[in-house]
Amino acid sequence: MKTVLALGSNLGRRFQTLQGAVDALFDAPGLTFVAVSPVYETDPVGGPEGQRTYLNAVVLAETTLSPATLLERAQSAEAAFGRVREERWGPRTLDIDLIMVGDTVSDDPELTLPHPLAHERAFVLLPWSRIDPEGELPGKGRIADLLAGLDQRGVRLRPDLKLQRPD
Ligand code: A4P
Ligand code: MG
Repeated sequence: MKTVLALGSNLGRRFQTLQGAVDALFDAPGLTFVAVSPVYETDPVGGPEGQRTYLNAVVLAETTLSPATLLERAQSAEAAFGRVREERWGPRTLDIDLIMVGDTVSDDPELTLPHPLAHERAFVLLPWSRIDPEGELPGKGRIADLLAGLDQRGVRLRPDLKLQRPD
């Protein structure tokens, strides 16, 4: 199955954290790397005032794992980078969201698929569009069409930061 994961960091060594997350995600069988997007510096959406900007990127992969197992993989990568869960939408060293897993549709709060806010988040759709221009969010439509309706001013390319494929 095709899967799309979104990475975000707004605390600590943000770029190093994103690269560590890419490496950690592919450290075990069941997930095969396809592409990683450029890095974007993005204004925080929601959460407390005065948060630092995020670095965001998107990873495209193929997987044989169940969505639940993929979520565990993502959460152990978060844990490896010292993610401390305090405030919803608050600052975090690393957040990994499952944006889609094949055509899975689920409204389970433990794992909602596709991600319930992805279709309205330029910090997800813009990086995704760069590595998967024909991509579609199941049930929501083509990412290019979704992006056309969004304000993208808070999402700025960082051409100086390039994530490497997993080691
Ligand atoms: N969960 C349910 N569905 C999913 C899914 N598709 N992917 C559950 C990942 N997790 C999912 O997540 C809380 C619970 O969501 C998990 O236990 C999982 O079972 P969390 O990561 O602990 O909490 P959170 O991330 O603080 O909250 P939430 O509601 O997931 O927030 P989001 O949607 O992750 O948004 N602004 C910018 N510019 N860039 C960002 O990256 N990120 C957020 C976080 C807010 N603002 C941002 C950014
Ligand atoms: Mg999250």
